[in-house]
Formats: sequence, structure tokens, C-alpha cells
Amino acid sequence: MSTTGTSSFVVVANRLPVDRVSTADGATSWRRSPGGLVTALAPVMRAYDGAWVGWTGSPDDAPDPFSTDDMDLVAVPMSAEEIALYYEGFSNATLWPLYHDVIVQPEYHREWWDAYRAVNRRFAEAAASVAAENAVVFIQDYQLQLVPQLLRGLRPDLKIGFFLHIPFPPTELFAQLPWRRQILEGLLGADLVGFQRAGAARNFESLAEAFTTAVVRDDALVLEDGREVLARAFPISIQVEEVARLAEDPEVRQRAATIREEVGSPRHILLGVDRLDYTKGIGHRFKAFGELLAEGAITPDEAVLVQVATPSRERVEAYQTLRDDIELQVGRINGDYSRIGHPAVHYLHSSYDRSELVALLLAADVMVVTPLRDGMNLVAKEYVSARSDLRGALVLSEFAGAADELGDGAFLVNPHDIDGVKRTMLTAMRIDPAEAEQRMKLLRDHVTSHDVSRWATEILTALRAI
Ligand code: ADQ
Repeated sequence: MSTTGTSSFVVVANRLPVDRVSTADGATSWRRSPGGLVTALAPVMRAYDGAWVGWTGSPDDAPDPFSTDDMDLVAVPMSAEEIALYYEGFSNATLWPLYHDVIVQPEYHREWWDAYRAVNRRFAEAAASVAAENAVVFIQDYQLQLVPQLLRGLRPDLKIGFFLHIPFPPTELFAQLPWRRQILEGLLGADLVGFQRAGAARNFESLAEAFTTAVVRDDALVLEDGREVLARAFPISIQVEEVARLAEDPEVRQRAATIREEVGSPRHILLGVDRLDYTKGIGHRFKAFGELLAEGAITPDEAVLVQVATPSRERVEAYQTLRDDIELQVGRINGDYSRIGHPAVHYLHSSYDRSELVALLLAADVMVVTPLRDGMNLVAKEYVSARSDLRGALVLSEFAGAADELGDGAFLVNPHDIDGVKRTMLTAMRIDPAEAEQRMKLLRDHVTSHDVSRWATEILTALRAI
């Protein structure tokens, strides 16, 4: 084989796990980006001479392959036009809404699809050129669903795994996609396709049977040529240790106490932490909170809602509209119920470092996680990891993947049922400390024994076993 590389383990993801930092003298260096995925995969990278194939995040940016933290990084270039068509377009305005229950209407544009195909091919070629003979290649997420098949075409010797971080929709929705067969065949190029929830794996199997020639036999999808593809759930997690360590840090604990004072030392602090995304149900949460205030079930002195809404996908139209809607809601609630110096809703549209985020988790009595659809939701797991004091309550949407694992200790809600959300918020605020402790123990038993390293080991072991 003329084009084989030297890495026995290759990760392929839309983004490289590093951010460019410019030093004072104008030189460039790279800093590992925060995130559980890269941390969980780092030991595997070191052990197998690993490479990571991805985009730097800037247009037309194609530095030569370089190494950092024992990883070879291979940049895949993308033009500004491709970013608009492949990334903001097909990935974030077609696939993202389609895979999240069509909360926003997906747009189907043939030129977006053409760019998606072209960019997926470029990722596949880059992966093919760095992978050693018989290497394991692990492809990430919805931006790269054609890569498994394209890569298998180039390099049939490879073992190929794919993990989808977001939900996989049922037939009734997925069938809308004009390129449904191509996407399914793209994924079927993998040996193992991992999902967050068992239901997503079942959706994929039914769709593959409906729109391709694959058939389900003995828990595997069997293709025309006899090759088998395994579809299974591998619920992702977080670096439990990192959050737990920060939560024990005296400075972080002091900061949590200060935050409580800064928001007026109310009896109940409710907290939401989300990317500002229409899937996260932020508006539903505000509606429930606003109605509780309107009805006098809670007073603004008694309870405040702190909402961190991380800026996200600001060039995509639906996100601009969402921001306007959310900020209108915040303005209305605060206009009606705040006093000078005491807003009812603290709305924070920015990013925070990990210690500030953990301080917020520690300051919160009720963590409110109400997505309308979410692959997993790591914030719910981060909250649990931070609460070694066994205090606090988690209100969790049944439409988050995390509900499969955390259903026993959390207060599950249907975010569309506003009365249900209101009732549950009140119950969580007024929970008896003994019950809170019991629930938090259940939650922590699960999360502390299922961190992201375990996820990585399980999915990679399953892949190697094929
Ligand atoms: P996301 O949709 O981004 O991830 P989530 O799982 O909640 O959602 O992860 C967000 C991460 O960003 C968390 O670790 C959180 O702490 C962090 N974060 C949020 N706001 C922040 C802020 N203001 N400052 C700093 N950090 C912030 C996608 C899927 C999810 C799936 C993950 C992982 O949509 O369903 O759980 O991938 O597979």
C-alpha cells in the first residue's frame, strides 16, 4: 500500500483538539483545548503513536502536520465558503435541527450537500494518509458521517469506529433528508457505530434496513457483501476527577459562597448552563420560572435563576433569532420582578473558565437542565460530580441522553409540560435535605463510576474486538 502512514490510532473530528495562541512577539503556538474527549483519548494517543485529523477553526489554515502533547496533529484546510456551506450550512442548519426533532425547520440545499461531500472526502483522504496498516480510526460526530465509507474505500485494511455525539432521529424525521441513503451508507462504512442512547442505535438499524440493503441479523447489521456493522449505545461522560478536584478547591468554594452573596443570598438559586442553542429549552425554563413568579408561588427575594448562555453559532440565522427571543424573555421577567440591584434572572452571555463554572455549580441549589432534545448533556453530569456535599437537586429533561442513566436520582421532566416543569422546580427547591442527600448519592454512584475514560475504554475495546 503506497499511502500508509505511521499512526496505529487515528482520531478524525471536525476540530483539532488545540487552539492557536499568539505570543507577544507575534509567534504562534498551540494550546490543548479543554474538553473531556481529548483528555480521555490522550493515553490511547500516547500508547499507539496517535494522530488527530481535524480543522484548526480558521479559514484556509493549513499548517504542516505538527506534534503537541504526544499527538500528531494533521490539519484539514477549509475555505471560508466551505465553512459557510459545509459547517454553518449542512452541519448546523440541516443535520443539527433534523437530528434534534426538527425543533427548527432544517434547510435542504444541494450546494450545502455538495460541500459536505467534498469536505468529508478531504477528511477521509487525510486520515488515509496518516493511518498505519491495520490501524484503528475513530471518527467523531455528525459533521463527518460520510468519512467511514470514503475511508474504507481508500483503506480497506483499517478498523473504523464512529461515534455520534448528538441524537439519531426516528424514521419519520430522518426520512425527510434528500440524501438519507448516502448518509446511512456513509455510516455503514464503519465496523462500529456508537450512539449516546440505545434508542438512537435502534433508529439507525431501522433506517439502514429501510433505505439500504443492510439487514439486521443477530444484533448486527449485515451488508450485501457479508460485512457486519455493529450499532450500540456508549453513553459519553466527563472527567469526573477534574470537576471533583475543582469542587474541593478552597478558592472555588469561597468563590461559590461569594456568588451566593452577589446574587442577594436568596433561599434558592436555580442554575442553567447551556450553549445558547434552541435545543436546550432555555425559553421553556424561563417561561416556567416567570409563571412561578407571576403566580406568587415564589418571590424574587426567595429564588433567583442564574442562566449562563454560552455564545454559539452566531452566524447561523436561527441562533440570532433565538438570542433575540431569549433576551426579550429575560428583559420581560426582570422588568416585571426585579428590584434595583436584585434581578430575578441573572443572564450571562459569555464563556467561563472551569473554576468559575464549578463555583456556579456549587452555588446552585437546583440545577435546571431542560433540553427539548440533547444527545447526552454533560452539564448534568458535571453538577453531580461537583456535589460531594450531597446537597442540591437536579431537574433533568427526559429528552436528554443523561436521563437514561440519571433517572433515579434526578427529577425528570417533560420540558414541553410547563406546569410539570413548574411543579418540579418547586419540589426541587423545597426538597427535604435527607431526600436530597439520598438522590445525590444515587446520582454520584453512577457518575463517579462512569467517567469519560471508561467510555473511551469501552468503545475502543468493542471496536478492537470486532
Ligand atoms: P453540547 O451541546 O455542547 O455537546 P453539553 O453536553 O452540555 O452540550 O456540553 C457542554 C460543555 O460546555 C460542558 O462541558 C459545559 O460545562 C461547557 N460549557 C457550557 N457553557 C460554558 C461556558 N459559558 N463557559 C465554559 N464552558 C461552558 C454535544 C451534544 C451533547 C453531548 C456532548 C458530548 O449536544 O448532547 O453531551 O456533545 O457528547
